[in-house]
Amino acid sequence: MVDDAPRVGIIMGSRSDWETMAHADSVLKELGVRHECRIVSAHRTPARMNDYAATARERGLRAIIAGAGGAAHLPGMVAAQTPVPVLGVPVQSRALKGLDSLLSIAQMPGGVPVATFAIGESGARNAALFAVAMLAADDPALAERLDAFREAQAQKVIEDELP
Ligand code: RP5
Repeated sequence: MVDDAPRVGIIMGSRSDWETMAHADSVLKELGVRHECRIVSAHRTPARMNDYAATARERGLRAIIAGAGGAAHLPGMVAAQTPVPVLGVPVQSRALKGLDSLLSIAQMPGGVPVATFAIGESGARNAALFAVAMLAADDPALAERLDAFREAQAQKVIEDELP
């Protein structure tokens, strides 16, 4: 593993998920976390998914943020094949507005955990912030950046004025 290896993987079932998952990418960029973004489909590219999961730990990934919509099997099937923590983001589907995605990701059988976040943009942002919090536990510089991010967020609310 090389020193500049990504620490977080952001994967998604389709190009159409990018609009949502780009929010996770933005958060990791803002907080200076090395990461990679890939399209990995449980249904359309199962071999790529298996390979991604099987090699995640040896490549140095410390968390995998997996977004999918509809029959959202990607987070669970990746979690089944790696000990690296998987953070699932339900992407809003056209037919059922993401409730299908949410339930597909949340209802894992005992023994194969997937941390499940909110549907859509909030879920993508929070999954990234959660990954940052995990990494910050043994990275003091990152912990400082996360503290500053939280402080700036609070300050913005404090300074907000109603019309
Ligand atoms: C899932 O099917 C993807 O995660 C995406 O949310 C959904 C629809 O995919 P497309 O038909 O837009 O490629 O696998």
